[in-house]
Amino acid sequence: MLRRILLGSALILLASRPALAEDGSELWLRYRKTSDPARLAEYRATIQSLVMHGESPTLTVAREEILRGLRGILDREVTIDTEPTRDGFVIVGTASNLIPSINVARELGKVGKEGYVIRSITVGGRKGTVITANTDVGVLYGVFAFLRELQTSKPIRKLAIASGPAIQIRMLDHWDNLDRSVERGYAGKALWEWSKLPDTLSPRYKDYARANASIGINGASITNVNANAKFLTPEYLAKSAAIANVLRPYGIRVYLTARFSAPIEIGGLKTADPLDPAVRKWWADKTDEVYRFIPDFGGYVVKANSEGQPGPQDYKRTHADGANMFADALAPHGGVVMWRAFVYSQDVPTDRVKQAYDEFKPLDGQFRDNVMVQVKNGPLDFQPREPFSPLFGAMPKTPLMMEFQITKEYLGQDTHLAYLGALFEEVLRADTYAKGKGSTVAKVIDGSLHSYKRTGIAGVANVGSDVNWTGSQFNQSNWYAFGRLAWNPREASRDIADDWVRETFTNDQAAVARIREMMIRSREAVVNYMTPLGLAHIMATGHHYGPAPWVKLSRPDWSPTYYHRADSIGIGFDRTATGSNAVAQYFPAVRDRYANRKTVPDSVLLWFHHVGWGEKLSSGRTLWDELVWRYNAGVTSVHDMQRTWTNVQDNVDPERFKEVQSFLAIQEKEARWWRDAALTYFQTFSHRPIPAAFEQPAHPLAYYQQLRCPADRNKPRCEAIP
Ligand code: GCV
Repeated sequence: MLRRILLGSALILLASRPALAEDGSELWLRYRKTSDPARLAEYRATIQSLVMHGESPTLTVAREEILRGLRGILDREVTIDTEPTRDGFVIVGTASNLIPSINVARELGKVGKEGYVIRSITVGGRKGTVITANTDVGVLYGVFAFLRELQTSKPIRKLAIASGPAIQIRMLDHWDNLDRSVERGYAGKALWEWSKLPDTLSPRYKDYARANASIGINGASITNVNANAKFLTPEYLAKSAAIANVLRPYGIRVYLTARFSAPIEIGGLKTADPLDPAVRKWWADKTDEVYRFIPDFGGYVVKANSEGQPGPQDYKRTHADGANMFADALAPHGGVVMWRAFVYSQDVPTDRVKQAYDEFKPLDGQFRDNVMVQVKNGPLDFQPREPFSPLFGAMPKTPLMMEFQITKEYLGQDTHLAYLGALFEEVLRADTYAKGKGSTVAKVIDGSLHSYKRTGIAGVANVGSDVNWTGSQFNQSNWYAFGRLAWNPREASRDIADDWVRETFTNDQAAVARIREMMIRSREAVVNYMTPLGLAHIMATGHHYGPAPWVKLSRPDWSPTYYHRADSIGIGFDRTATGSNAVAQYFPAVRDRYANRKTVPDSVLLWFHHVGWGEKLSSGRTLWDELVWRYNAGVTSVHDMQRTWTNVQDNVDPERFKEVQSFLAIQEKEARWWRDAALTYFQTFSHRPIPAAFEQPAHPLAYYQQLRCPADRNKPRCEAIP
C-alpha cells in the first residue's frame, strides 16, 4: 500500500515537473540522450572513462564541453581516469599530453595548427578513442567534432577522422551598434550589452563562443562596419577587451571596425589623410593602445568610401593608401586589415555592379602583406541569387576574403525559411576560370589558386538577443552552414544540413531526410517567388523586406527599376557588349557563356540580358510565361514546405514545431504577395495574360503598391495580405 502511495506521488511529481523548454536556445548543442537503443548501448560501451591531461583555459573548456556533452548523450556520468586502464577510455589532449604509446604523428602532420585527429585505438590491450591535435584549440575542435559524431548518431567503434581547416580566418562580422541596435539584424538586440560591460558579462557570450567553436569559427568583428569612432576610445576598448577575454579560450579573436575619420572625431586632428604623418602616427599609437587592451587583437575591418562612409578618396588617395596605413599600424603586432571592396557611387556613371572591380583590380599588388580585401559573394549586394563577383580570380597578388551575409537581409529576414548552405555552396563551387577550368571561387579564397599567404572568410552574423539567437529556428542552420563551409568549403551543403537537422531536431531517418530536402530546396523557392531568372534588387526601399519593383528613386543605383529595366519590349539588364558590358569583367570562358543568349543559364538570364517578353526560353515557354511559372513554382514550393513540416510533427517538439509552422504560414502568405505584386506590375509592360492554369492575383497593382511592410519585426506585419 505504502509502495503504491509512494509510486503515485512520484508519478505526480514527474507529471508536474515542467518539460525542458525547447526554445532553440541550445542551438545544435542540445546533447540529448541518444534515442536509438542499440546506438546508445554502443556509445555506453565505447565511452566509459575520460583521460585528459594538460592545463590551459582552452583545455579547461574542452573538458567542460566533453563532460557536458557525454552526460547528456549517454545519460550518465563518465569516470575520470588518469590512465587508459579500462576498455572504453577516451583520451583527450595535444600530442604532448598523450601517453607515448599513442602515436598519431603522421595524421597530425597533415591537419595543421587547428586541425584534429579522432581515432579508435588500442593501448595495452584496452580499446578506446583518442582525440588529439597539435594545439589546445585543435583539441577543442576535436571534442566538438566527436560530440557531433555522437549527436548525429554515427557509429564510433572504428573512428579514423583527421580534419583541418582550409581557410585560416573564419569569422563573423557583427553589424552591431553602440545602442544595441543591429544593422540588418532580425533577432532582437545586439548580443553585446555595452552599457553593462566590462563589469557584467552575459552568460550568452560564453554560449556564443561555444557555438562558434563547435563549427570552427575563430574570429568575430564585434562592431558595425558603418563604424562609430567611439568604439576606439579607452572606455569602449575595455568593454571589447572583456568580450575578448570570454571568447579567447574558445580560439576566437576579436576584431573591430575602424572609422576612417576617427583621428578627427576622437583624436582632435584636422585631417584623416592616410599619407599625413600625424594621422599615421595617430593610428599607430591607437593600435598600440588597442593591443594593450586586447593582446591577441585580430585587426580592423574597414568600410571606406562606401555608402557615405569616410575614406581615403576624401583626400584624393586610393584604397591602397588607406588600407596600407592601417596595415602599417597593425604589422608590429601581427594584425591584419580587412578592407571591404563593397564600393559604389552614384557619381560614377557606370553600372553599379562594375564598380568594385574597376576600383580594386588596378590596385592588385599595391597592398601590404597584411591587407586582405573582403569581397561580397556577388557584385551587387547579397541578393537571393547573383553571379559570383568577378573580382574572385582577378587579384592574384592580393588575398581576397569572401564576405557572405548570414543575416537574410534580402531573403525574408527572420520569418522566411531559406537555407543559405545552398547559396554559399553555389558560390564556392562557381568556376572563375582564372587559371583554366577548375579555378573555383573556393580555391581563390582558400588560397590554393594564387598561393595566398593569408586566407579568410567572413559571414555577416545573424545572431542577437532573441532566445533562439537568430530570429527563427531555421536561421540557426545558416550560422551553422557558414561555419562548416568556412572550415571546409568543399563540403556538400546537403550533408551539412543533414548534420544540423540531427543535432537540432531529430535523428529519425525519415524525418531527417524530409527536413533536409525541404532545406535544400528552400533557397530556390525564395529565388523563385522574389527574383526569378536573375532579377535582383526589386525589394522595397530601405528595409528590403517586401516587393516593390515599381520604385524609382532619385538615386538610380538604389532603384528597382534600374535593375529590372522592364519596358514594352522585355525585361532584364543588358550587361553584354551592347549594354554595360559588365560581363567583360569575367574571364573569357565565363564571359562568353554569360554573354551568349544560347549558353547563359536561365538562373542569371535577366542579370545579363534584356529579353523580349515573347522570346522562347529553354523550357519552351515564352519569357513571360516562364516568369509566371517561376513565381508560381516559388509559392508551390512553400506549400510543399508546409506539408513536409506537418509530416514531421511527431518528430519535433511542440514548441519549435509551432513556431516553424507559424513562420511558414507567414512565408506562404508573403510568397503569394511577392508573386502577385511582381506579376501585376510586370504585366503593365508585357500586356500578356497570366495563363488560366495559374491562380490569378487577388488584387490590382494599386493595392500592392500601397502595402507597407515594416522592417522592425516587432511592429505589425502586412496583415492585409491575402
Ligand atoms: C552595413 C547593404 C546593406 C547595408 C550595409 C551594406 C554594407 O547595402 O543594406 O545596411 O551596411 O550593405 O555591406 O556595407
